[in-house]
Amino acid sequence: MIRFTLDGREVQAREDETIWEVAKREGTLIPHLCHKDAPGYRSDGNCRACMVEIEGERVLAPSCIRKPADGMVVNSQSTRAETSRRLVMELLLADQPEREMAHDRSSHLWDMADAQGVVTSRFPTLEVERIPLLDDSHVAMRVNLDACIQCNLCVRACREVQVNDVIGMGGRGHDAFPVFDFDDPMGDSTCVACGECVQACPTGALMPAILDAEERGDSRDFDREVQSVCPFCGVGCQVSLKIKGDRVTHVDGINGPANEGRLCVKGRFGFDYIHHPHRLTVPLIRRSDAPPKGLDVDPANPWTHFREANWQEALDLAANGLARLDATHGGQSVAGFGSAKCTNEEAYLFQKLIRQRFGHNNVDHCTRLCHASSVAALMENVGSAAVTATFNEIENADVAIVIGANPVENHPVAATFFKQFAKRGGKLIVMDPRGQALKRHATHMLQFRPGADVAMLNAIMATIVEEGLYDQQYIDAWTENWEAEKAHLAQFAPEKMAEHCGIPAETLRQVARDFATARAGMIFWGMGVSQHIHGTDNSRCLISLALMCGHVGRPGTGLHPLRGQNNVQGASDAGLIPMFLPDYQTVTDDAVRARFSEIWGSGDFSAQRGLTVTEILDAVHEGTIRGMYILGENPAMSDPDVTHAREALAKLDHLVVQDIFLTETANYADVILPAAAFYEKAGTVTNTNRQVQIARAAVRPPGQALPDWQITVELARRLGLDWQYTDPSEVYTEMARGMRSLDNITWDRLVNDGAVTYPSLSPSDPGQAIVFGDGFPRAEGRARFTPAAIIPPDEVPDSEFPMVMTTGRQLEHWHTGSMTRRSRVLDAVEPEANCSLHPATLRRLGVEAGGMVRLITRRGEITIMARADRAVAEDMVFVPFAYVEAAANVLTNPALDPYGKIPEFKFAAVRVEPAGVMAAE
Ligand SMILES: Nc1nc2c(c(=O)[nH]1)N[C@H]1C(S)=C(S)[C@@H](COP(=O)(O)OP(=O)(O)OC[C@H]3O[C@@H](n4cnc5c(=O)[nH]c(N)nc54)[C@H](O)[C@@H]3O)O[C@H]1N2
Ligand SMILES: Nc1nc2c(c(=O)[nH]1)N[C@H]1C(S)=C(S)[C@@H](COP(=O)(O)OP(=O)(O)OC[C@H]3O[C@@H](n4cnc5c(=O)[nH]c(N)nc54)[C@H](O)[C@@H]3O)O[C@H]1N2
Ligand SMILES: [Mo]
Repeated sequence: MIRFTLDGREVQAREDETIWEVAKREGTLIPHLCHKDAPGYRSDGNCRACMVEIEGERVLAPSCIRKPADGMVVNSQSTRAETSRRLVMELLLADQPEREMAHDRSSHLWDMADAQGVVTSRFPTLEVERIPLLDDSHVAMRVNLDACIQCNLCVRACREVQVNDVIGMGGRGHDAFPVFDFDDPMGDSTCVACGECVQACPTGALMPAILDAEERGDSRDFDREVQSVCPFCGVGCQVSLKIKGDRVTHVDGINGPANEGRLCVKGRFGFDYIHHPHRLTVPLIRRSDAPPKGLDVDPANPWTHFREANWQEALDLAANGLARLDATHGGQSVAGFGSAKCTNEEAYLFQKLIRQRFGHNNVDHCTRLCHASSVAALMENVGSAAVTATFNEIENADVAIVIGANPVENHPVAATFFKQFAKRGGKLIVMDPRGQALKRHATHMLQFRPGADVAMLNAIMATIVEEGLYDQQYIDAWTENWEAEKAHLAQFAPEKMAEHCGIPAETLRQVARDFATARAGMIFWGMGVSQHIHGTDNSRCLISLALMCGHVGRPGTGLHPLRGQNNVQGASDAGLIPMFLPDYQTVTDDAVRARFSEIWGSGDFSAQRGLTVTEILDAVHEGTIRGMYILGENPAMSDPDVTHAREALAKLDHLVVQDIFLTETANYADVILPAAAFYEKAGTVTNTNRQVQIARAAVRPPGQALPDWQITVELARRLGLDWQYTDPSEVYTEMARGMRSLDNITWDRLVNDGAVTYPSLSPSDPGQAIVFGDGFPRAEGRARFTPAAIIPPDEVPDSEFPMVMTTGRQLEHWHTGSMTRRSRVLDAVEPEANCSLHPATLRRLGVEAGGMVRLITRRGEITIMARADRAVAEDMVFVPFAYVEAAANVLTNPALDPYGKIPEFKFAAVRVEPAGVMAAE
């Protein structure tokens, strides 16, 4: 601790604290502009707005970078300091547009001017010819350099916080201004529109376009602010929603445990789907004169097949249809798909409804298409399916593997931490068949053959065994089955596997050494690992790799499957899975079922594991399942071999769909129930880091739409269940009774603290970021090695289908596009269905970049615009699945992994042909 005098008082400072920070802690806000009081921002001391006087020093000191020393006497309120600071403000204001004409009349700059009583400037204004031009080339943000004070915060935001490296300073001295790439207009640059610069800018020189109407705006022109959690991905960024009337006007990132103030383009600019005119506002019932169910009827206007109904009629019809099927064909004839886009409480109620009312476990959700195989491997070998460490732990790692995940596009805020890690000198090892965006930051980029994960990972582990780099002490203390694993790996020498996976043996060895000899290493993985018929084997390898190096349970170590949906961790935890009740307690265990029957005050239900997503749709084809309740899922777009899935939906006697839009799936419904969107309801969600966070209702749902939990309760009551919930907190409290993971995490605590990580060991413990340092929740506390053998993809290319199709995501779009294609900014940035091929492949096909191609697999064909992308291998095509007009899942292979029951979304044999060109004579 350092002791010094600040404004006549004796104060203390930590080694790393600046005078500015100490002053703030002591209740004095020293004016500041280039200094941003937010995590991740380095102070720069360039603007001189925060000068203070230090006794014995000739010149004033910038308090934002100056650290106090023992015995120092600092005066922040001396006349000299105050005069100097006001002078700085006046000089800056001279070059600004007048306040009435300001791009942001409530900017931080004006707040600081007000705080010092500076209203106008005595100095001459900037010569007209030197006022920089405005740049409105970007749909989401405006660049108003006439308001720029050269504080450099946008550069730090872009380069140091988000590590996007787009903004730099161009020009010199007084005419130095931010530039994008090589002086491009912002809209033409490589900017990914995370908006960090907009959030950082203190003057309105960078602003959300919507706030800068007619080049004049006011960022404080809102009525209310509500804090909630972003509804898109599993990172779980905390947001501050600014609301005017009944609309969200704009969004800022706040200091949540995962995001530390950061957001991506979807979180910052993609919120407006909730205000889209397509929102469902009244219950709908299929018209008796509607044509047979099918997407081919009139995709442009599915509304015509439905009529409006009141809630009473729609709920009665929905419930009676399901009850009738139960009465005539038994409970097994009704199945449910719940949602990972809704809250924990909603997921819990959904699985409870199916189990309690229909007596079986045929309830599942999109986790089946996602990390089901990772979950299978983690349950088997670690005894728990959640991450062993938060992604933020990468801060303490010195090596990290990112395999089969593209976080720059799919977990963009997590990716900022990964990029910072690499920038600090951490060794980043990226393994992906596609040259994805993290490649630029990677120490090793292993661009291997798709589907060859087991060969590659076994070769790396074989090296670790052969070169004796494993952690014998850790293995002895905390694992089992090592000898079998070790023996198994002997067949996988890198020299033998090199050809198999397409990576030179020496590279595999180097990667093995880097990972094994590191002090602390982490492994992150995604859909490239899980979505294969050998997805469980892929994950087994990753688990084994971490275990043999002892990279679990310590700071900077861990296994982290990056969870996808905003609440897929929570929905799975809440029991929205056919094999598990809440907290992964198996349905086959009589004692477990008895415990839930007791909590629910009801009888027993089936001891048989239920059917999974794709199995349920197969059972519809077979005629054993005849009715479904689908809440917040869009299987008519997201399932593999979607033609087969759509036929199943069309075949159902009774389909109830609850969504916020009339989706492709809702198009097959008999009854459509209009739900409140995420920002319109309260509840809890659990992110990829095991952080349980509170979401608050910010605006009213449109029309008659209701929160999902309320609709499910209404349905349950009409189905004869005595459910009395009147608030999500009651559901949460019941849920916590059956879930040890929620011990010490009460609803009230979440309301107060915003977030708690599970497990939380006491009512005041913020939760354990790292788990399993002292053993695993399985046999004798030991984790297990499960050897994996090489299994080829289900459908290998042949002469008829010679290329490999892989599917996935893009930054701006969310899965089936229902939300993001209805967001103004997101749709404007990525408006058209597209696939990516290597330029050489396009040349071979005779197709120009931007031209159309036809993709044909054994399931069907689509026509789609082709982009040239060197990141894609020459024998591959990458297709995102967000576009109904060219739906990737018409093509995908439904073959399943035997353990996780996950389909092989990442590999299908495909033929690519030019489209739009007539065949030669
Ligand atoms: N913008 C956006 N973000 C999202 C989503 C979204 O729809 N849009 N969805 C969310 C959800 S639910 C999820 S699950 C996550 C998914 O996030 P990711 O796991 O990042 O998803 P993908 O883009 O499907 O695939 C990841 C990577 O796998 C690679 N890959 C393909 N084949 C193989 C292979 O055989 N082996 C290996 N090792 N890699 C391979 C691909 O090249 C790709 O870079 O994203 C979440 N975030
Ligand atoms: N080809 C291919 N297919 C894939 C994948 C792939 O990589 N390739 N990935 C798979 C993966 S990982 C996943 S997770 C799945 C995702 O598959 P889905 O979960 O089916 O996809 P989403 O588009 O996220 O569907 C969510 C639905 O919820 C609705 N919704 C949003 N908010 C709310 C709300 O508050 N209440 C209600 N009631 N509804 C709401 C949306 O409008 C949308 O219809 O796709 C899988 N399919
Ligand atoms: Mo997912």
